[in-house]
Amino acid sequence: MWVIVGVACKREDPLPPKDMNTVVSNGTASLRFTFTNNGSPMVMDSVYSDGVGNLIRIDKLKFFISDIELIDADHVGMIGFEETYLLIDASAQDNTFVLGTVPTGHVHQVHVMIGLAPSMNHTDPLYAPAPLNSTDMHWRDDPPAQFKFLNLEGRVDGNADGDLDDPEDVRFIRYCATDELVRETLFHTSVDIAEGDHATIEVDVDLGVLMQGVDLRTTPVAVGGDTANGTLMNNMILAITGE
Ligand SMILES: [Ca+2]
Ligand SMILES: [Ca+2]
Repeated sequence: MWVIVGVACKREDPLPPKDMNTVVSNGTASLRFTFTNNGSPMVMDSVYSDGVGNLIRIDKLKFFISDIELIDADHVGMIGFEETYLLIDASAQDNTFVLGTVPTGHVHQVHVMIGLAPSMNHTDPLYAPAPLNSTDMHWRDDPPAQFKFLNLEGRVDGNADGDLDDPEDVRFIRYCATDELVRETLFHTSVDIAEGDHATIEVDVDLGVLMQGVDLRTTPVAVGGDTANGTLMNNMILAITGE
């Protein structure tokens, strides 16, 4: 696997000569998130399965991404976006986010934090920069204030009869929050940033992976740093992949 990745990302053009007069060249880049379910396009309000086969219908799936860093094939950081906060929303028409100016080169890996570092997690959303000012993603107002790193809501087949129309079919609400639940991941990509060009780094979020081992019928409601929410955050590390 490492050999294949290495070959796929092998630089074909010679490196520009390095001398005292070399001017740093730049392009721009975006991150574009798309949602899938076991590899197929995910459609909100469609019926899917949780990790143990219960039918579910998701109507809210949102999470924060922060501490973005682009890394080259030599595992050297090209640029970091320490003050960029993204709210990825599966209900949105589009989840493309312009990062800004980036140095030219080959992006081989992307590091992201899923959630927020403690230094931002206790910011008052009223005074926080967008999208942290989204009160929908704020868990508690009493000190210490905290954000929902991942918000997953919908309906689960509570009586296991294959539909979602019974009184026993309940709403599930998962607010993954608290400093302990922040996660980091590093995913592969293969994107060239050329001088003056704009490059889009594609990111996939797979619901099937997010649901691995998750039983929304047994534990429909979990808020904060609950173990069941820890499972979701751990799964998110694997659910987020590049191309
Ligand atoms: Ca049912
Ligand atoms: Ca029924």
